[in-house]
Amino acid sequence: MKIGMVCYPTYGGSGVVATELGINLAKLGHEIHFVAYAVPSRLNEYYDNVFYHEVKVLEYPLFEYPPYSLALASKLAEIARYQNLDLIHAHYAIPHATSAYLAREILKNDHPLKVITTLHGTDITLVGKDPSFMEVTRFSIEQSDGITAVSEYLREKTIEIFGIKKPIDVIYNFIEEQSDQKKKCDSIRHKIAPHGEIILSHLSNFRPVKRVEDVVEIAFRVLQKIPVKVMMIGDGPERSKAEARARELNISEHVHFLGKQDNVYLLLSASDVFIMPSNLESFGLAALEAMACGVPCVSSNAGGLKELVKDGISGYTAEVGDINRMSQLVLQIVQSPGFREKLSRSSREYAFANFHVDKIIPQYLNLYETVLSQQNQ
Ligand code: GMT
Repeated sequence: MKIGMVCYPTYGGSGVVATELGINLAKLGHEIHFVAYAVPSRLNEYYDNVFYHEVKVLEYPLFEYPPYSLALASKLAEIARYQNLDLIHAHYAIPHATSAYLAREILKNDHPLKVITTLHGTDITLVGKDPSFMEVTRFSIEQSDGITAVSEYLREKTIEIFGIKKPIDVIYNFIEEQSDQKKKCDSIRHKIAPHGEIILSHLSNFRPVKRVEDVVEIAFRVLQKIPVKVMMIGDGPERSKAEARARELNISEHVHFLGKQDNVYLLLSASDVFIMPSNLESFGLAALEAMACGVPCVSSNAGGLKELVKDGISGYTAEVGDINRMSQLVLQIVQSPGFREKLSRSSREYAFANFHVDKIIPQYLNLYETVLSQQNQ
């Protein structure tokens, strides 16, 4: 198949999922054309069958708001026509599903094209339902030939908010085996925790929905009982506040803000417990990545996290904002080395048993085939 993969190139889960999906499909022999306004962050090497097309928006004095959605639609139509695409897979509804719809309409008399939209979270729960986007979000989702959501929670929310009548398939996010990073990860562990302290980790885009300050509060409470170090991976609007809170609590020397990092698997592997206190998470890809590294997760029970973080198997959940409970849960895990090891093993097993790339990619392929066969009826 020839597939146009549209995504945000930034340090966020939807772009990561789109990129990993494209790379894995290319390995299976499909031709993948990534379309974005910058190179997707995880597309950092050459792959056979993978192409990248950058969207540029004309700057013009009239345009106070340069119309990216239109430039994207135009680019998609051009690529679909000249690269002979079978379908466009839009990740994140706004504006990708809308631009893909437009491209399909542009080509409708001379090039059959299908559109699949994967809903990731805030395109529904936060941005998409805002009155300024509501109608166009609903329309663009309804117009897609195939719709997927990354969790059961998100599927239900989409139906509840938009009243979508078309079937929405739940296809979970996925992870793959990483080559053995034990040696490199030991050296990181030694640098961060020279005295063999427990390491807690957090990875996100540091937006308000992630509640990064809660991670600092949890670290403070855990530090009252045992020595720990914390790796804060990523960057975003809430970072300064979280750093300031760490200074206020006088724990800065224990909380390392590493900023954006490329090899997150390596860093996560060096930690013992991952913390995700989010206000809302339709899935929580970073938690799954931690679990795949054998790192159990202490998270909030918001949204789709309950489909991923299973109490006593892959970590523990607590109510949003319950930092005392989350601190207790962290302590419960790390204070018993035997239990910590058991939970580390079961987290990894659970992650691979349910979210392994080999289990998930066939679900997307199946959907592509179903949608494309409808075209020929
Ligand atoms: O809105 C965001 O937080 C970013 C968005 C993205 O584009 O990365 O994240 C969403 O998609 C991820 C990948 O499917 C999910 O793992 C995240 O849970 C989801 N974020 C939210 O629902 C807040």
